[in-house]
Amino acid sequence: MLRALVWDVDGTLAETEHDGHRVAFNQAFAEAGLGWHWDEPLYRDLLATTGGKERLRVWWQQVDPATAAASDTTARIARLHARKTAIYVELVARGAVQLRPGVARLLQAARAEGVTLAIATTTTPDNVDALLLATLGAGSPAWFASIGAGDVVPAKKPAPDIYRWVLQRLGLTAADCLALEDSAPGSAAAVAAGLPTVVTRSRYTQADVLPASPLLRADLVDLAGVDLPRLRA
Ligand code: XBP
Ligand code: MG
Repeated sequence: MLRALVWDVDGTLAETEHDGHRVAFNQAFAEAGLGWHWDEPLYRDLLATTGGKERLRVWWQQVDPATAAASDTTARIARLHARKTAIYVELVARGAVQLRPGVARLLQAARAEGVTLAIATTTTPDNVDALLLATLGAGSPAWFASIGAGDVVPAKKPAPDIYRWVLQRLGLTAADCLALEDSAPGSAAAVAAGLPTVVTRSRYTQADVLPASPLLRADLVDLAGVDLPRLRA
């Protein structure tokens, strides 16, 4: 029986990448005088690397291998990323991103039916809080029995570690849960952890090659209002 919905954040709860993360990265680059700009096609390619700090390192190695190899690069990435996070949190608080269609209803239906909610994401914990507060209101972070985010596991998606981390905290098996994802690395992580997985492609994941037999949906609207325990049937 379905006991918990385990949500991805970026691209699943909300379309955060284009008007949120990408814009925040670019503003942080401009403030730092770096002369870098990530447009949509470039950012789509860069999303193959999950995690903002990891994405920054891959980019740095591509465009400036000499300074990327310097001993202070990790600290510089951390500073740049901290600024990017602050900009992102501000953007989200100002309403730059909204929940995807069907998400709010599905969350409410799960809560009404006693289905546990959890989050498994590569994004930074501050970003998750900012998104939940801006879109679902004060108190909404407490709707989630476990929030696995960012660096709590060293290996980010497509590794299954973040899903395993969440399952352990929930005290549930993978078969008790349904994962909601939008991307190839995200659904690979959920499937590798053994969770049945609904995938709804997002703006940047239209061409992602998805793992075999996930439950593919156009969006989450058709899941809202359904009999949740039957979802996995
Ligand atoms: C998507 C990501 C994240 C965001 C940026 O995560 O890969 O890295 O692009 O967030 P998910 P940070 O789909 O698992 O939610 O800069 O905070 O890492
Ligand atoms: Mg995602």
